[in-house]
Parts: sequence; C-alpha cells; structure tokens
Amino acid sequence: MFFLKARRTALQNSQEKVTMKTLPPNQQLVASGKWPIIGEKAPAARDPEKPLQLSISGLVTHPMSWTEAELRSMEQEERVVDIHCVTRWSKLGAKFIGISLKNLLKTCQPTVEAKFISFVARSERNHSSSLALAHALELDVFIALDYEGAPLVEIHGGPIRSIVPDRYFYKSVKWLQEIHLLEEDELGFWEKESGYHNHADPWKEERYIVSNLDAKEYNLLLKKRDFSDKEFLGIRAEQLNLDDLSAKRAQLRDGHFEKTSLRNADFQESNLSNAHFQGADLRGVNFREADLEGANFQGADLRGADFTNAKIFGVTFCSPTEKENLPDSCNPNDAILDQTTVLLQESMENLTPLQLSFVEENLQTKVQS
Ligand SMILES: Nc1nc2c(c(=O)[nH]1)N[C@H]1C(S)=C(S)[C@@H](COP(=O)(O)O)O[C@H]1N2
Ligand SMILES: [Mo]
Repeated sequence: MFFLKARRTALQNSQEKVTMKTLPPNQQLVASGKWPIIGEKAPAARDPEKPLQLSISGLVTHPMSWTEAELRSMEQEERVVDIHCVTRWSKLGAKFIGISLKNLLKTCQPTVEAKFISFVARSERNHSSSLALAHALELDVFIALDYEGAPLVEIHGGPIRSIVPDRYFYKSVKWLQEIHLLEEDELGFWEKESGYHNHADPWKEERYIVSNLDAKEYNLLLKKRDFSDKEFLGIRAEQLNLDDLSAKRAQLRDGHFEKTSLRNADFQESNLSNAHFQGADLRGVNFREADLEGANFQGADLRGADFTNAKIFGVTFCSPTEKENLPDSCNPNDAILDQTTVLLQESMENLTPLQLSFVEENLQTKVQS
C-alpha cells in the first residue's frame, strides 16, 4: 500500500506553533471568521406584551430586572474571550461588549447563603447551566450584548447571553433571561442530560463525567454486538473485535474504540461526539447521519466508510501537531482515507483548515496495493 502524505504549508506550521501555546489540550482552531452554531438554534417565542428582560432572583437582597435598553445604559466593558467548545473546536479572541456579572450582583446583593449561580435561557427546554458563585466571580463572568461591534445576533444568543471565560462553552447560555442565586447547585441541561462535566475546565479536559456501566451487562452487550438505541457514555471498548457491530441511534459520546476492529459496523444516527477511534479498523462503517463532533480518527482505516450527512465539527483525521519532516510514507498518526471514503463537501466545510486540506488531498489519493 502506498500513500501520498498531505503536505503542510509553512504558514500552517507556523500557525500551529502559535496556537500550541494558547489552545487547551486536544482543541483545534476553527477557520478564521467562523463561529459554529451548537445546541439550540433559536429561543422560545417571546410574549409580545412584555419587554425582554434579564432578571436576578433567588438568594439576593434586592431582586432586579433590566430590559436590554437598561442594560445598555449601564457601564459597558469590552472583553476578548477565547471560546473552547467541548466538541474540540476553539475560536480565539472573540470581542464582546457588555456588563460584568460582578457589577450586576453589586446591585442585587447575594445573601450569605448563596453558593451557586444558575443561568437560565428563554428557550423551549428552559436551558440552563450553573457555576459555584465563587467560581463565577473568579472567572469574571460577563453578560454580552455586542459581538465584534454589532448587537449579538439571535442565533448566537442575542440580545443577551452569558459568557463564562475559561470554561467549555456549554457554560455560556444563549438568550439569557434569568440568573438564580442558590444554596444548592442545580445541574444545567447538558450537565444533567448528557453527562457533561460540571466543572468544565478545558485546561484539565473536564469534558464528561465517566460512566459506570455494570460489568456483567457490559460483557453481555459486547458478546451480542448490539448497542442499538443504547446509551453508554464513555464506554470502554478499545482493542476489541466488534466487526459488524450494530449501533444504530446509540448514544456513545466519548466512547473508547482505540484500535478496535469495527469493520462494517453500523453507527447510523448514533451520537459519537468526542469518540476515540485512533487506530481503529473502520473499513465499510456506516456513519450516515451520525453526530461525530470532536471525534478522533487518527490512524484509523476509513476506506469505504460512509459519512453522508454526519456532523463532523472538530473531527481529527491527522495530527494537529504533526511534524513536516516525516518520510513520504504512511504516517501512523494519519487516518487512511481514499476515494472509497464517502464525505460530502458541505459537511467538510466544518473542519479546521488543516484537517480539511488533509482530507481533500487524501480523498483523491490513489491507493495501490
Ligand atoms: N440556550 C442555550 N444555550 C446554550 C446551548 C443551548 O443548547 N441552548 N448550548 C451550549 C453549548 S453546548 C455551546 S458549545 C454553546 C454554543 O454557542 P454558539 O451556538 O453561539 O456557538 O452554547 C451553549 N449555550
Ligand atoms: Mo458545546
């Protein structure tokens, strides 16, 4: 077998050197100017009778509400924030204008019992996320109204959104409507529903709470090779033979499939976000309509794999830190892709520039056996 290795430009190499210092572990930069839309796409319909307001309630001496105009008449600050999504994309240097949470809390006066703070969205599912109050103050949480010189657009949480610097972006709530001060923590939507880590420090890679699956149940499942419709957060299935696995519509976030043989496995409509497929044999795998955000395919064999309509934000196919001076042969850190791998152009737009150039070169590569 023979491969053309993807060539890196000097520019890409120097960009990587710069970003190495500012990116938390296992994050990659989105193309400049891009800002992916993650989670809910729109707020709940608003009551036309009432103005949009941000309220602070719960364990405070003075509960308060402000309209957007009132917020805009307060002291405005500028913040330059690095966004780090749990699904491994980062966007550095996003410039916001708004109000610091500290200033709002000064007016409300949290009581001594207040230990946690919950940010609640105006959304169908009352989306929320929470922090320890001490952390919220330490991190200097920010209420954003403008982004890059214009009012924050609705799809990214406008007119009012919370921004929590130095935490995975799921802590930053779009269409912020209420801030509750609490004595006991109230887990947020993703933290409760999807096992996202409540502390969410990207520098410590606090992405998910580790699942504890019953060992007996787990062994039985592996034997039957049927995960269809099952939910296993962070499943450990590395180095196994799971050829022909049936895993349609399974919830397998953060799953470990390193060096696993999964030939012709069926992951259609599965959620495999942040799954680890390094060195796996994925020939002929069906990933149609799967959610693969942040999945790692370094060194995996993806010939004949089908990614039609899969979500591939933040997917890694080749090492983001790979050196240029490797021999012109198959690099163990690179996924094996060729013209039998099905990847639609429109989903490829969501890859980082480095991953995109790697994929584009390899999809056209002729493999000689
Ligand atoms: N109301 C609301 N806020 C939310 C979410 C959501 O689904 N609903 N998703 C969170 C997640 S997981 C991320 S990564 C960011 C995405 O923000 P963006 O779409 O502006 O990039 O919003 C966070 N805040
Ligand atoms: Mo996210």
